[in-house]
Amino acid sequence: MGNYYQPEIETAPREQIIAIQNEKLQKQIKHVYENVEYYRNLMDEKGVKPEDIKTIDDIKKLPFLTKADLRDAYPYGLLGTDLKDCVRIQSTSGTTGKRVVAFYTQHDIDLWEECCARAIVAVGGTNEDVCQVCYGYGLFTGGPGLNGGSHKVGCLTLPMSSGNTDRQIQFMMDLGSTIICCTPSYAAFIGESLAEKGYKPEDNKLKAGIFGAEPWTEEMRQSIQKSLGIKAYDIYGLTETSGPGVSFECEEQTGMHINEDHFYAEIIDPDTGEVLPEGEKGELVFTALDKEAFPLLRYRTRDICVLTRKKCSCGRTHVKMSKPMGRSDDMLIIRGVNVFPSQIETVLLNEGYTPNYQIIVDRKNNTDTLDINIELAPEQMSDKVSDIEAMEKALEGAMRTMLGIGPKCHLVAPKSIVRSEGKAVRVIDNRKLHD
Ligand code: DLL
Repeated sequence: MGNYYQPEIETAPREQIIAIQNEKLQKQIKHVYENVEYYRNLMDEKGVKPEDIKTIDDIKKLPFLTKADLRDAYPYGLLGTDLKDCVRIQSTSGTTGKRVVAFYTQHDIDLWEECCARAIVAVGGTNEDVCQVCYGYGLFTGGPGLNGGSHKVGCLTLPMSSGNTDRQIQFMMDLGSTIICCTPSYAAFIGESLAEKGYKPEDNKLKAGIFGAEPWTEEMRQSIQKSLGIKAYDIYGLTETSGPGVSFECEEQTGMHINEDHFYAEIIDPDTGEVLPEGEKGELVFTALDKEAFPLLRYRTRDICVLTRKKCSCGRTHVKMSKPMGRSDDMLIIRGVNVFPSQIETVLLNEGYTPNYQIIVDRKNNTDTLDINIELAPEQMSDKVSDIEAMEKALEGAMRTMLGIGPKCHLVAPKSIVRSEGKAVRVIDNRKLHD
């Protein structure tokens, strides 16, 4: 018998899952059509009515939703319920114009936490575990999501949030944490810090880690497993679909089971929007089947991956997604924060700089680094190093306000950034994030 939180759903036969999806989809379409004017307009434009959607296969008839729609409809335009019925908002890790604000009713919170509870039980979590949650708490969904899941499982929950690594290690050792939840890069950093303090992997009581919110490789998994002496599991999600827990890895560690009773997944060709057959690589699209307050239908995640229904040894029957293999837009995830190059360009132009810049992302000692080279206009040149340094500092401050993370800015001489003959190469990502 495997580790399940809700075996009757997680191991349900295919026909039963499809029956659940059919029923929920019909209800959800009605709910959205009646309550979300923005999406009703999209459906009307496409000439689709709720009664045209009878089974999950009919989902293809529905229009897609994109991040641009979320921006258009910001903040309340996609609300499916009265505000008085909402109890929480969460938001994406990026900031400013690109921020996504998601709303939750109590039902939505319960559903989300249930998904996270499934993820914790899948890695062997029980009410005897001490679960250290070091994802960020606050607007970011990582901390609140795993915190809620951990409560549902009955673990002793340590709501640490991220950062303050000395304190993380002290609590981990003193309270005997057995499960750790954080970004994979922070897990790697904690592993290094433990070694620096003279701890060996067997000195801690950790058995499993639940890591996500950013891309990470199999090599990184092996290295974290070694440094912390644990099994490292992947977890996926996005603010738009509640947060972490849309899918999670089981003991097989070969991809993440999607909670198909709550989220219907499709893979599409990002250029044509055509639905691709199982096993083909493309953009992941989610329909939330029973979310009330923020009920996105056919939402394009921009994450590129593959789905498989191959039988899993854990007994779960829910479809598995591969690790995301890239994005169909230009979003970067740097230290767990979503960053768009356009945000950087906006700051440069606002601050009176040229749009000739290059963004260099790297990973040093398991931590992402962000460097931005910016060309000065001839009249901005100065012989005084202190002038240039002051300008760089001011720019770094403006970037930090916009992005939520601090880059290193380097002002360089006019015409020193290589011009491209085709599309400008704005981003150089030296991290080897995808297998
Ligand atoms: O990162 C939610 C989350 C929190 C997931 C904690 C897992 C753990 P956002 O800030 O909205 O939400 O960013 C969502 O992050 O579209 C992916 O591109 C990326 N992402 C999330 N999980 C993974 C993962 C949270 N396991 C965006 N592997 C998504 C690779 C991931 N990328």
